[in-house]
Amino acid sequence: MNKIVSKTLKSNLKIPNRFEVLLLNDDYTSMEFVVEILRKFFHKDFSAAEAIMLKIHIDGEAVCGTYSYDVAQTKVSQVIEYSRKNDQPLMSVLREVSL
Ligand code: TYC
Repeated sequence: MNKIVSKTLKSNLKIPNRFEVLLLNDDYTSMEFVVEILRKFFHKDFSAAEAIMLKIHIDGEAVCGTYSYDVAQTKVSQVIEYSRKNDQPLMSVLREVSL
């Protein structure tokens, strides 16, 4: 009985796992480059991008968007690859949203 109940709950109540993509502060990446990243990969308008960039600069990190695992991981890879191609040390990580 317990097995049936837990099996039914598992298959019917799929908890959606969502992942936040964060950008981290560093001393070398230019502010302009971070704004460009936020516009290019996170589809922020200029003032939203500028506000997020400044939050990262002050707090050390900020959430740039929340996605499924696959999309979040792709964003992290795109940010890191584009940054290295442009000689910037900018780092991006993902974090599971705690329910
Ligand atoms: N701290 C950087 C500077 O002063 C700017 C910066 C902001 C870097 C956000 C990374 O994710 C970052 N040039």
